[in-house]
Amino acid sequence: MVAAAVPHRDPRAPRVLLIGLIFGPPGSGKGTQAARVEKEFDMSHLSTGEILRSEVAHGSAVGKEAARIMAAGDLVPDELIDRIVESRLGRTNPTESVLLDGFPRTTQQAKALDLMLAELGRRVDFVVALDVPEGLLVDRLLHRAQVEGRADDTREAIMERMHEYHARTAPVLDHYRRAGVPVAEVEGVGEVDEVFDRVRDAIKRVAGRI
Ligand code: B4P
Repeated sequence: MVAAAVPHRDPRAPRVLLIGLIFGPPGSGKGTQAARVEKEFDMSHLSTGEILRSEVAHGSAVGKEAARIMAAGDLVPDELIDRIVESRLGRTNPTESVLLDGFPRTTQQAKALDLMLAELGRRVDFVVALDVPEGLLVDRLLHRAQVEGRADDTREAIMERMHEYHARTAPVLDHYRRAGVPVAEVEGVGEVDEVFDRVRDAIKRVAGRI
């Protein structure tokens, strides 16, 4: 017998459909917080980092191309990432809220996303940007290296990822600010639950305005 799916929320509750981004430097807790946001707000979580790691694990053509780039701490080419996201977004239900984690990471990716969403009649509704001092980010990633052994958590790759973040990813926030998208900067330091309380409040504030 197939067990009935347990709904996350009251289906009679008014539903606000959202496209949200969780944004921040490497190790700021995007993936950690996204898992909680996904449950709390009934959103589909789409993490480009997770998709790429799964492609690497399966040894696919995309994975073979991405593995060396990721291990060096560099960003995977925009065209490759845009194709992955476009195909995943095309498969999402138009009545689904979506949380993008780790994408867009360049202004080019942000522009490509705007076009993809416009074709679906949607737009980015909010950005939650996690703010964590760099020293703490490095400590977290070096700790994760011991626990999970991720190929891109070496000290050298971490430094390259920080460099890429400042040079190519941080400007994405201005892209959204200029477009009038609400950007909530949230302090990402503290216990995971404590950070989540701030993230949840920020999303509720934004959703309340839509
Ligand atoms: P991602 O998978 O996005 O990884 P990340 O930035 O390292 O981590 P995240 O911020 O999600 O941190 P996490 O919650 O895990 O990207 C990996 C790589 O994929 C990129 O470097 C790039 O090569 C490639 N890539 C992905 N997307 C791309 C794109 N769009 N374009 C091009 N290339 C792309 O947290 C980190 C650690 O901190 C964990 O160990 C966690 O347990 C801990 N932590 C979290 N919150 C904490 C808290 N509050 N206190 C203490 N520790 C905490």
